[in-house]
Amino acid sequence: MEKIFKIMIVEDSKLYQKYLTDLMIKNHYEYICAFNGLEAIGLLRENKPDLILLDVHLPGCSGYDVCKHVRNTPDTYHIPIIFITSNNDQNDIVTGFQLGGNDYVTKPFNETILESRITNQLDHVYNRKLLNSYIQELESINTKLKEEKEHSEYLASRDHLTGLYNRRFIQSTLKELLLDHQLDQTSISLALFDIDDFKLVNDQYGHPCGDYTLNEVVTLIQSKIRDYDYLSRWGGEEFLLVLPHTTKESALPIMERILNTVDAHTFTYDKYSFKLTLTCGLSDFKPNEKYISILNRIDEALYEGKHTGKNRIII
Ligand code: GH3
Ligand code: MG
Ligand code: MG
Ligand code: MG
Ligand code: MG
Repeated sequence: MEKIFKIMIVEDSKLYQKYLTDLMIKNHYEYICAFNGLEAIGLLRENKPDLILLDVHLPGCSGYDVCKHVRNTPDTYHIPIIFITSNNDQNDIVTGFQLGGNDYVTKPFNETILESRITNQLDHVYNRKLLNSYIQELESINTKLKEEKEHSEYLASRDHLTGLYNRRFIQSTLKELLLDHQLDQTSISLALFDIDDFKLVNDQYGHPCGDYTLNEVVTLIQSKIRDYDYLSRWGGEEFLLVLPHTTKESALPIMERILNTVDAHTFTYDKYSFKLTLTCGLSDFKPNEKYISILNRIDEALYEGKHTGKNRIII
């Protein structure tokens, strides 16, 4: 970080203005000058100096008033102040510190001593800036790490082709839902869909068409389910739908709508146009049932559907 400092000089005496500005130039400090307290307060609205050299006796509002204003303003409260004044009364000096002054120099001042007192204050300023920049850097690293973590968690929960939840994610979600279900005793239904004769799509129209069709089927299913249902890719052309707070009796019409929608749809890809159907195994959780046993049940239902003509729902 560059050591460039801007110093505000608040001084009504032309002579001392000259001494102080010469000192600024000699030490390569940027500076701004105010000749009275009100002008200083006005300039502080647009300029945020690193240090204020503040005379006490000023026309209108005093250096003490300026100091109070600086300390009571959120944007400026941290700016160090060195009082430079001909007041060397003990009480005045104490007042200067009580009001929040950082240092107190009496006129006539020794230039070298003033320089080292200025340097002393600016060292603090520099260290604080450095610390702030480290904190900012840490915060931005932290935000980036958090975003990366969220992104990788997202990727780990998804299926690449369809963007649906993947099998691993839905399995762990299902276990969590099941615990809630056992607590509040509401129903959860599970439906396993398998596209009928999907192999033919790949064989007849090619694998890219198969990929396209899988996504198309997903869109059709998604159009018929609710926001709080979980659709996942269970395997190649199989999808597991989890319907929280739903009995199999109330899930059935939803499954019928899904099968009818797919049945009614004409898939088009390239020069090809074709029809597809789904078979579905549907069930809901029995009290205290392990999730593996309902999975077996819908798998068996699906198998039965495949062997009794496909394009149907077996409960
Ligand atoms: P069934 O009615 O008995 O379910 O017949 P099917 O042809 O759908 O079932 P089968 O298990 O014989 O074939 C499934 C096919 O799904 C074979 C496999 O290549 C295809 N498949 C699985 N995943 C993908 C994929 O990601 N993309 C494409 N294009 N095809 C896939
Ligand atoms: Mg004065
Ligand atoms: Mg299959
Ligand atoms: Mg199939
Ligand atoms: Mg087959």
